[in-house]
Amino acid sequence: MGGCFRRRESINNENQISKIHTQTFFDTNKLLLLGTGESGKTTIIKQMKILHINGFSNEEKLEKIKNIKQNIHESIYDIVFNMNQVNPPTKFNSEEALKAGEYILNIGKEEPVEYTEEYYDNVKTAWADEGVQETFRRSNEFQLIDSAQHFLDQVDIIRKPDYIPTVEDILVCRVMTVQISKIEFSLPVPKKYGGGLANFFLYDVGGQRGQRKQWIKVFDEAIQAILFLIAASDFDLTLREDGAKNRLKESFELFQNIYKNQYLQTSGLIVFLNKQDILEKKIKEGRKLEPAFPEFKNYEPKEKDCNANDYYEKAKYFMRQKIYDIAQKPVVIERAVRGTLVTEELPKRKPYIHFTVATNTKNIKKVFDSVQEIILERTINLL
Ligand SMILES: Nc1nc2c(ncn2[C@@H]2O[C@H](COP(=O)(O)OP(=O)(O)OP(=O)(O)O)[C@@H](O)[C@H]2O)c(=O)[nH]1
Ligand SMILES: [Mg+2]
Repeated sequence: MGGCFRRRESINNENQISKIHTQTFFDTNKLLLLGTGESGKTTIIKQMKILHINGFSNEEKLEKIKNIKQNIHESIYDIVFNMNQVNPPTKFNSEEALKAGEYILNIGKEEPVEYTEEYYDNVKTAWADEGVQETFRRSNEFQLIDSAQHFLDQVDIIRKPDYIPTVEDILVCRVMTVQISKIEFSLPVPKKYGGGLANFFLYDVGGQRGQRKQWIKVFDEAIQAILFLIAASDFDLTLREDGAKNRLKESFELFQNIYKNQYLQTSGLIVFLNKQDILEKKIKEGRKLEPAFPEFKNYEPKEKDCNANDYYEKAKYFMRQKIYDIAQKPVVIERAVRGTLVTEELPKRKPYIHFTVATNTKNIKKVFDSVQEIILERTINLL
């Protein structure tokens, strides 16, 4: 796959090697995670912590219990609340489950003051009900966090006083980002690039519409690369912020804005078409792209390795093509040159695109190894 970074054949000059060595050691590569809400940005931060920092201490794991319990309440509340909202509505299958549902609704959207045994019993009863399960299967019709099933299936483990979250629990736990944060890590530079260490700053921002106003604070020309996350499974969901807007369409539009952004013209573009596991599962369950993307019907993948009879594969390549198409559109900017405004067409940049599962550490390790290579090559080429 081609890319937006210039390639270099080899490094054969001694001086250059030592320059690279010093420079990569001292320089910090700034990387920016961007994407819509719930696309998986913070999950990538967690993976970097696992892979390149020190993982999660026992204390940090224990600190997550609060968020995990909040995930349980948010999930069960949203499912039960929406039984009357979906069209056609769903019904509880037993009197007992109906009572458990009422108990949960009475607590309200905010978490209970105390997570009692009675609370957990009611959550279990409601979650086991076939009507609740049916509503869960239709959760693309309303807003539900991705961690719902993972935690609702484990109420009996989480309710125990000695519960310690697993790494998987931490990766799956959903907390919306509202502030810009940054992690720092160093990676060894392969010998072929001069050895030493490369420092990385990885910035995480909130992706919901209301949060994007803050992004400008981290946009500058020193951004080495943008890791843009798109949740591929979003094709049949609407935004939390705007129930009339398709989430995947919002993602493509946001990518287009970033692609055109004047402050980011020198940044490399790496796109993660994320949540491939959920995309695959949804397609196996018979969900279709056509209602939101009618053009998918006539889409024919150009790639020889794509089996066009496989709906999931076709969907993956279709989404990738959408991104390439955006990057094919010319970006024209206006610049003042000696007092006169001139228009200028900027060089095209081809994004690097990966199909990812951000919650899978092995997958992200593999993807990030190649991302790192791209970034290092770029650093060297810019010297
Ligand atoms: N199954 C699955 N879940 C994922 C994947 N990537 C992220 N998630 C889950 O999706 C939810 C949202 O992920 P976050 O990392 O919080 O999303 P974000 O982009 O940081 O969202 P904001 O902070 O609102 O901008 C979390 O519950 C994650 O565990 C994936 O590839 N597969
Ligand atoms: Mg986040």
